[in-house]
Amino acid sequence: MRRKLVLSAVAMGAMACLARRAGAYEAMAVTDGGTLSGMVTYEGTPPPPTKIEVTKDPEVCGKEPKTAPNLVVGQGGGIANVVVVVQATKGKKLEPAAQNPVFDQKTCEFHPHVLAFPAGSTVDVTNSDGILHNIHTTSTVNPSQNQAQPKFKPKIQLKVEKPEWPIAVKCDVHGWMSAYWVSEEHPYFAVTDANGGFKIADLPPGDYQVELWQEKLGKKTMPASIKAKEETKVAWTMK
Ligand SMILES: [Cu+2]
Repeated sequence: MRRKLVLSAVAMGAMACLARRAGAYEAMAVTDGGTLSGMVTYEGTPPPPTKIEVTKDPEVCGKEPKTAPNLVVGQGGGIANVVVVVQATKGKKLEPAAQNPVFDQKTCEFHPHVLAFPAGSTVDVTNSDGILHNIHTTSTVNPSQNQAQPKFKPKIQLKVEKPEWPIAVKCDVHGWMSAYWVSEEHPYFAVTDANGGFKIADLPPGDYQVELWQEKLGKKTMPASIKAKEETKVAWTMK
């Protein structure tokens, strides 16, 4: 009998865990929120940037080799395009982006290289190049999208309903084109700027685990304590 009780408690615990994974984020009013801000820098000497040969459409894509966007380290060592996600289970309501995030294809590169948005947003995929591109997302939670975007189709709208990240985005016409989308279930996420900086506001006070992800450097989890109406400044590194 006792053994049975213990077993069912374990089963219930496992179920609670699963439910949380499925996105049991609890929305509430946040009146005394704190801010998490800081920098993510490269530890040690960063490797030299990789070069990409332009093998197609040089008149639009450019004739010179391109610098690969897979690891961009600024002058002060700050890493651009690091995804920062606070593992929050409750807080401000998630509002899908009122203005659709724009994801452009220009000189045969995706801009921005990492695009983060609230789940339920519609991404405006634009084509500034006026040549054939193709938007190909390799989603597993959301439906995978694969649409040609010729010159006469300046905008394609793609809705990303469910939280999922990272979603790799490719262009099948130009093999070097790559980007990542981040669709989040709560509003506590950021992508580092060119100097490695980020800022996430209105967090309910408490202790959090914060996930960092960079396509080449992988994932890292860091702790952060948030106090009411205060700014917690962090200096994190990746390598
Ligand atoms: Cu392309």
